Amino acid sequence: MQHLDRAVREWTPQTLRDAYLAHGCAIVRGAVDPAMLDRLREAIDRAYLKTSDVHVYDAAIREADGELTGFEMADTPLLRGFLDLLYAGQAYKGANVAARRVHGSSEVANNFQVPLKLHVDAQYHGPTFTVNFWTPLQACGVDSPTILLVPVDYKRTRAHVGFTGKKLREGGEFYTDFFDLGSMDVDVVKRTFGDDIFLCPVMAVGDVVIASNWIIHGSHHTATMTQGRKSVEVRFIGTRMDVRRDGWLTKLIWLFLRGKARPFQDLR
Ligand SMILES: O=C(O)CCC(=O)C(=O)O
Ligand SMILES: [Fe+2]
Repeated sequence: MQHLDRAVREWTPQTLRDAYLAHGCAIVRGAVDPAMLDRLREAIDRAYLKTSDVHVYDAAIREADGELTGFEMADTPLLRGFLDLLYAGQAYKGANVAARRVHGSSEVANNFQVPLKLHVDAQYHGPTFTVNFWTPLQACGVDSPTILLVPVDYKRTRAHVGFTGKKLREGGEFYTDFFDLGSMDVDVVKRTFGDDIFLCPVMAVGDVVIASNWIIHGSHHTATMTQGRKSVEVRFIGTRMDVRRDGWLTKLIWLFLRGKARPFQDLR
């Protein structure tokens, strides 16, 4: 998966955006300063002492740290450049920061969650395009659970999960009635996208998975992953359901504006 998983120095905002749109996600190794994540983890641990909720959000992180909320994670030239390009033509802003703790097989501790089943975040957060910078607060993927992704472009995923903008039934929580929930069954995903479609990255502190509210994902947990894992999701939200703006007409206009194509030059 070299094409979607690279070291920070091997990406530019443009190549990152292109890979992200092609695969529905991308991984940036060493994207974030580990010292900042250490400080964030300490604040999150303190904030967890004050709640029985499984999540700790940006407001509680700021209260515990006095300064950081978690959004600072995205303040790097690459990640900001990526967001600016991805959301070209629409406004975007920080939506929320949510810390999560997923338990390993030997520990079911307080406010640790069971590993999450496959879902798309749009089921819970709604359809407006949301970028999720997912990052662990310690190494994970060997001794502790990591994230599991179905790296498929977001429009294909959206079609697969049955989203048309119309409810398929009534009575469900959040936005779940808009989705064909059976489409996110592991066997259905394998049958549709192939047995080896699942991506379960081994992650170091500082590595970031960039996902969206339109990717099928969950937690990856095996019996050998005995330890719990802490991670943080830093979300940015736009104003529309779509971000892709590189249809053939847009491309032609860009080439034209940059002086690389002059389709009308002989029509004077
Ligand atoms: O951390 C996990 O295992 C799952 C995370 C998730 O569902 C998310 O970031 O939206
Ligand atoms: Fe999720």
